[in-house]
Amino acid sequence: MANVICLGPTGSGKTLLIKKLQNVDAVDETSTSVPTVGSNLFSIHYNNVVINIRELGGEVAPLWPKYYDGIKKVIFVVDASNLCQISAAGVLFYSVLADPRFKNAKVLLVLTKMDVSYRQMRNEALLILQMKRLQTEVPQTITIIESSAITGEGRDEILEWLIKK
Ligand SMILES: Nc1nc2c(ncn2[C@@H]2O[C@H](COP(=O)(O)OP(=O)(O)OP(=O)(O)O)[C@@H](O)[C@H]2O)c(=O)[nH]1
Ligand SMILES: [Mg+2]
Repeated sequence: MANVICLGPTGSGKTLLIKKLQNVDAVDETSTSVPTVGSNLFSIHYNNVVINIRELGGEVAPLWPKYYDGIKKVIFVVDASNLCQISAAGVLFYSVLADPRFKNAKVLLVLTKMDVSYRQMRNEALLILQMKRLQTEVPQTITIIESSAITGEGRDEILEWLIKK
């Protein structure tokens, strides 16, 4: 049973990121990925802890809530290199956070593909996501981590967040 769920728009980089979390050598600039049809279960071994994560493909966003029961941690992955798509991602994110089952959940917002993004785009992304405003309207405290499945940026931080009680 996975009590961590990984959500985000299609193509935002969930599958590749989780593969990088599983094995730092498994992903490099030659890696490719296909859209997740439905759901994928992953096990990550880190510091003698096994973390089970369920990824739900962006294509099946209308079905995501079927999987929310019993979830303690939510990872929401956004493509930081694609600002055009980001306000739609924000709408999705808001609807996820508004689900009463996530009232006490730990929430991690991952800005990924930082290898093809500019540093400064982080702030623009957070602005478009209206993070300041969002944070005042939802009960959860949101942790934000920048990452890249290609370079491994953010990997350690995400793993630490995952094993934190
Ligand atoms: N440059 C770069 N490309 C990435 C990164 N992460 C993912 N990609 C590319 O983005 C595309 C989509 O990645 P996926 O990991 O399959 O995206 P996903 O969020 O799992 O998508 P769905 O399963 O359809 O919801 C692929 O072509 C990846 O190679 C990254 O950190 N950097
Ligand atoms: Mg996927």
